[in-house]
Amino acid sequence: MLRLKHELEAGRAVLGELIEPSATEISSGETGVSALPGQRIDEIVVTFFAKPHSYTADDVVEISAHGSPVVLRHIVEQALARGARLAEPGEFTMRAFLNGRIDLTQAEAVRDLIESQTLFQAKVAAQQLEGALSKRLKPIKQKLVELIALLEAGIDFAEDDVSVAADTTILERLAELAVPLRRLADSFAYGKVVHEGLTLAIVGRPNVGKSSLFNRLVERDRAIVTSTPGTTRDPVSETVAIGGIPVQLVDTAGIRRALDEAESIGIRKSMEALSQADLVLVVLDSSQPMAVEDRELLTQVEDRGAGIIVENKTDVVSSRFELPGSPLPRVRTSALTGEGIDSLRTEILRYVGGESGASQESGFLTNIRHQRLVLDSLFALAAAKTAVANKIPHEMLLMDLYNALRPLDEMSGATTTDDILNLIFSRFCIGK
Ligand SMILES: Nc1nc2c(ncn2[C@@H]2O[C@H](COP(=O)(O)OP(=O)(O)O)[C@@H](O)[C@H]2O)c(=O)[nH]1
Ligand SMILES: [Mg+2]
Repeated sequence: MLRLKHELEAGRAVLGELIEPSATEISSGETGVSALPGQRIDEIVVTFFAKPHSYTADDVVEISAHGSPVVLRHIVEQALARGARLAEPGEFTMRAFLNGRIDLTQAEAVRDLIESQTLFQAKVAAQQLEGALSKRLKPIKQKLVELIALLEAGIDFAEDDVSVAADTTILERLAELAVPLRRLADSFAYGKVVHEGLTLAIVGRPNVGKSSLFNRLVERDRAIVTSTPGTTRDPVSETVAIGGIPVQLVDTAGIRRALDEAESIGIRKSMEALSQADLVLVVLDSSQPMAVEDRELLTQVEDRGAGIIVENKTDVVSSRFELPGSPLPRVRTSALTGEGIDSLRTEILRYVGGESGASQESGFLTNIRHQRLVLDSLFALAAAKTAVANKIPHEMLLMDLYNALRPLDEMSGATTTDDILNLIFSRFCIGK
């Protein structure tokens, strides 16, 4: 039972007490005030959010206690005994959506926010929650609806002297729609990495300093470093945040002709890690001439792409090391002194696009469902373009345009027939 110091009032937190249910209350099944209150269990704060100014846009009462699971369970049980029911998973956000307070992209952002592993991910989700993606979509949808309205008017009222748009105008307007949509679709590559993080495998010959680099990036001694080649056998993995992006680092066994069975299993696992990673660091020992294994590994990573060459041990002076030309970016490091480690982090971040345009813009795609929808829309726009080129009647062209609109609606909420009609009537003053 709760006893409050004041009446509940919208938007105000009220101090109160949680009281043990009295014997009479339990036996008679009565609710509310009991004549003989039991002992105080906890001090609580109760806040009343009157609709529509609450998370769900319904009336909401929040009860805050000191956080002991026993006390919290007791409060929930008491509420259930008085007729409340437990919320379904995601129900609060679903209610907010059904009550029109947030759109679908925002609802999904709530989930992302809850699941975020780094502050940067949380920030991105929060931007989405504020409607960053919807804001980016809005002008695109607006233009598309305008084009639909123009063509609809042309068809419905052709005899009433409303001029139908010229093909060149339509093509221009289609291009204006496709450009920002394409950019949005492209932002997914970066968005996906922000959302899901990436796996980075550290590969190279034994003793080049893979484990030392791994420890540097993890910022603690996680992997064993020895001067005996072939020490690391099982891949060691750890997740760190680089530029706010969760990066799963995998330190692997050195790749060479194995000396025993355990090592050869380790090397097979290294090759697996290499093929599964999103990005590969090929570590070379710059204090030594390149070995055959180095060249083989380099070629392999160049063929698959997504690699960075790390010339390690730059603290040791040597003139015998010569790197052949390679399309892969390269970074010089010393895992011993720490030199070049920051450049390596920057290079990793550059690879995922964190240094380029995508990350500067808010409202990028982080979700594969959105990516599909944007691509569907682009596909329909391309079909519309072909339709114009082939002089297909506008009725058919309109079908393509509606096909382009539908996926965008699915992302952020529907455009109604009324929206289109309103535009037709506001722009053309038909039927005045
Ligand atoms: N001088 C120097 N020695 C290094 C550097 N990085 C690693 N080492 C040494 O090289 C040996 C092998 O290092 P380790 O990280 O175990 O190499 P891994 O076999 O590739 O994992 C160890 O004795 C390290 O101390 C570096 O940048 N400079
Ligand atoms: Mg090692």
